[in-house]
Amino acid sequence: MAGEPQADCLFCKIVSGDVPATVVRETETTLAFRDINPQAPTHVLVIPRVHYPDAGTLATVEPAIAADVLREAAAVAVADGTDGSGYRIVFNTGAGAGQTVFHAHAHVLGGRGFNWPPG
Ligand code: DGP
Repeated sequence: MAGEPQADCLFCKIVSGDVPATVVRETETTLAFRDINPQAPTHVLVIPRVHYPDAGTLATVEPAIAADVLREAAAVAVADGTDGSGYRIVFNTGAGAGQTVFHAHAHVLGGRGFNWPPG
C-alpha cells in the first residue's frame, strides 16, 4: 500500500526506532534528526513518517504531508537560529543528483555561507 514502511529502508528504520538518530523535532507526520555526516553547522534531515521514494512523489500522493515537511524544515532553521543569516533546503532527487537514501527527505543546511550554483 502507498506509504507503507519498507523493510530495507534506513529512514523507515529511524521512524520505527530500530536505528537510532538524534531527533530535534517531531510531529504526527514528520521526524527531524541530525545528519550523520554534517555538511554545515546545522545539517538536519526532515522526513515524512510515511515512505515515498522522493519529495516529488510525496508531494503528488500526499501533498499535505509534503507541506508538513517543508514547514518543519523552516522550523528547524528557526530553532537552530540560522533563519536570520539564511539557510538552504535541499531535496536531492535521483542518484545523479546525489540521492543515496530513497525515502523522501529535506536537508536543512545553515550556519555558514553557501555558493550558487551548488556543486
Ligand atoms: P541524500 O544523499 O540526499 O540521499 O541524503 C542522505 C543523507 O542521509 C546523507 O546526508 C547522510 C545521511 N545519513 C545516511 N545514513 C544515516 C544514518 O544512519 N543516520 C543519520 N542521522 N543520517 C544518515
